Amino acid sequence: MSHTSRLDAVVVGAGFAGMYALHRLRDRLGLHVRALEAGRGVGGTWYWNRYPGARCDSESLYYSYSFDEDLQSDWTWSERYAGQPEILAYAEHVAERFDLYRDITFGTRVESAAFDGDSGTWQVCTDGGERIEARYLVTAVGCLSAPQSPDLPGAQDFAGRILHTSRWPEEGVDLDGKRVVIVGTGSTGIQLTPEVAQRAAHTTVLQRTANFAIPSRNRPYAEGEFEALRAEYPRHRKEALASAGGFPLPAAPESAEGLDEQQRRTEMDQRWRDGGLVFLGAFADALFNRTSNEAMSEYVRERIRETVQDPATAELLCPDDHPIGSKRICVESGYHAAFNRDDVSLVSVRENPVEGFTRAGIVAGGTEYPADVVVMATGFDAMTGPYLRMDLRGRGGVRLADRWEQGPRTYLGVATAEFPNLFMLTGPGSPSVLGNVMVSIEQHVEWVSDYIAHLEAEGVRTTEPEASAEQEWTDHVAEVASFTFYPEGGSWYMGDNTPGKPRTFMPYAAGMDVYRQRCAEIAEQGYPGFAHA
Ligand code: N01
Repeated sequence: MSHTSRLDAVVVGAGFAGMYALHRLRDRLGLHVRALEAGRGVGGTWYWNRYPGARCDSESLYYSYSFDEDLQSDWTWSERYAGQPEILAYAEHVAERFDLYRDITFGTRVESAAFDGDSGTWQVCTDGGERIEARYLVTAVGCLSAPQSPDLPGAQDFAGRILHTSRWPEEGVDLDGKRVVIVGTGSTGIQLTPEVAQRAAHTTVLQRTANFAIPSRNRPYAEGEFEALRAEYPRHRKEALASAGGFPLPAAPESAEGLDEQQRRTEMDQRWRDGGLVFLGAFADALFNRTSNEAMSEYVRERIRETVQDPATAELLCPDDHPIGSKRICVESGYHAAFNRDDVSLVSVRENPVEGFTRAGIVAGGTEYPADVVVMATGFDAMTGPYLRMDLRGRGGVRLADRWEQGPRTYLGVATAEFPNLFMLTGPGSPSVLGNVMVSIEQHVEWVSDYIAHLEAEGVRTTEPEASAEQEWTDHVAEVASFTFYPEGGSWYMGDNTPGKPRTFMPYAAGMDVYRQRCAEIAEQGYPGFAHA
């Protein structure tokens, strides 16, 4: 039996964005708010992605909330890069600490939301048959939360198990002594492979595109090490805020051009030794200067050839079809070295695509790879997927799927025209996925809640972007990307991984620092570009 609840705001999702939005709107603004979450617990990405090896590749020092002094002084991270169980425990700790559980409905997916012009409210419908009326709809649905697998025939005949990394069972999967085939070599497949290799009887990795992966150099913090770092949180947070990617990078030369071979190598050696995403900052122009980019790409290929003993396998693992960084670079802990094991094989499916399943295994290029377990590490319908999988309708019943047919259109990545009082956290057109998303999340939640406070204070009933402001921002996002190598990578940034998706660069590439400044100016100027009613 359906019934209608009335609220000030519905928050969709209880990952880090949704949790903070709930806290801020409820506890700061005093609004009547509820979060709806499809999972059975908080944590979003870290709730769903429980595959072996799941780990954050932003350093734990920077990958946490900064909004509450006591919270950050209490929590101690155990490793330089935190693993999924520890991040999930942190999310649960936050939910307890800020008493969020009482206002989150779990196991509930939003199926549709429609704006009703007469009442000026959103009518939200869930898969549990509940209807909720709310003045504000705040989507905290994540950027990489709509998993996708290729549609392969024969899956129902396969005698083994097929899993997607982002729907890894909570109780775990027994891989001991099993024959495991992994499809996909993005960040997920690269994290998963060495972990599976340690347990499976045989691991076969089906690779369509080789990816650039940098060693993480992950390690447990030494006794007292994290405490010492934490004592300097004010400085670390300030540096993270001032950076383009949400964590500080060591100073870098402007370009590899003008440097001799030895000078280039010194820069890259240093970052390779430090490990992690900072490698991409070896030269400031890495993403738009061919010389710098090729120097870095070749450097990584050399390291792969040094690590992997079999020359043919090493060559297959060397990325050769895109500039480094144009697809999201990966961070690895033993991925390349795993191919030195006798029980791990690499198969290129670039020219021999994955075709389907048989009873015994998975078939690519006419060859059957026998398997007990097939793991799809095949990624997500990124950024727009989570929006378009809901039926969202704005003024006059306009469908978001129609408005975004040629690609997402937003103002600041926060709002979209004809969808009044809809606020997207880390939406398309915001920097979000191009750095430490925690920093983006806090900035978005604070900006949106400040804006809602302003609307409440001014007695504004509805707001939405003016069409011209949305057009300008959408053009600006595309223009910034066009100065970079991003459009050259066949990537989820561009929608390339999702059949039929329009090819547009979805995140905003000018940097989180630049973006933050722009948002702050818009707030200071009284929110130009938004039409109030
Ligand atoms: O997904 P992906 P992901 N046949 O789309 C392949 C974040 N993340 O889950 O490149 C064969 O990157 C596909 O091949 P190709 C991070 O932002 C963060 O790995 O399209 N292969 C690709 O190799 C990351 O970028 C962390 O040719 C097929 C792979 O599947 C994002 O999530 C950890 C195929 C998908 O790679 C997504 O990463 C994990 C087919 N039919 C993820 N279809 C950390 O913070 C797809 N593929 C550490």
